[in-house]
Amino acid sequence: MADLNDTPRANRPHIAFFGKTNSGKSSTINRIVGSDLALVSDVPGTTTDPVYKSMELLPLGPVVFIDTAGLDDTSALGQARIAKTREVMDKTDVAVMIVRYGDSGTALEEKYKRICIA
Ligand SMILES: Nc1nc2c(ncn2[C@@H]2O[C@H](COP(=O)(O)OP(=O)(O)OP(=O)(O)O)[C@@H](O)[C@H]2O)c(=O)[nH]1
Ligand SMILES: [Mg+2]
Repeated sequence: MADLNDTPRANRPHIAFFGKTNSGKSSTINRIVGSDLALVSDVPGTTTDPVYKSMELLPLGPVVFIDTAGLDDTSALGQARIAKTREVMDKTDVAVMIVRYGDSGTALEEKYKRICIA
């Protein structure tokens, strides 16, 4: 019988974290996986490319967690980063939208919620 670690990434449920820059996506995923997987800072746009982490999530089994770049990235490469995040959305089974505490403007999250559910 194959070891759980042998499960190819594509066969694992994809659990991805989305949201604005600086909302706490990387901090959240680090807490869940229990390591400093993703770089955390107070500079908006710290995460530039998707970060993948395969692990076992009991009782579900083998999964892959994905950290993504912020959906409101307005830097020079912002549109390219958002396009990468959209590619992740297309292969995501469980989308977790992270909203910073006290952020009352949720139009962007509402927009992507509809895209994720569609
Ligand atoms: N007070 C507080 N600060 C937090 C929390 N989560 C994250 N932070 C801080 O918020 C800042 C941004 O956190 P990140 O996890 O890098 O946010 P991100 O969404 O990955 O940001 P980008 O990669 O830029 O899109 C950092 O300074 C964190 O220390 C939280 O729950 N409470
Ligand atoms: Mg980040």
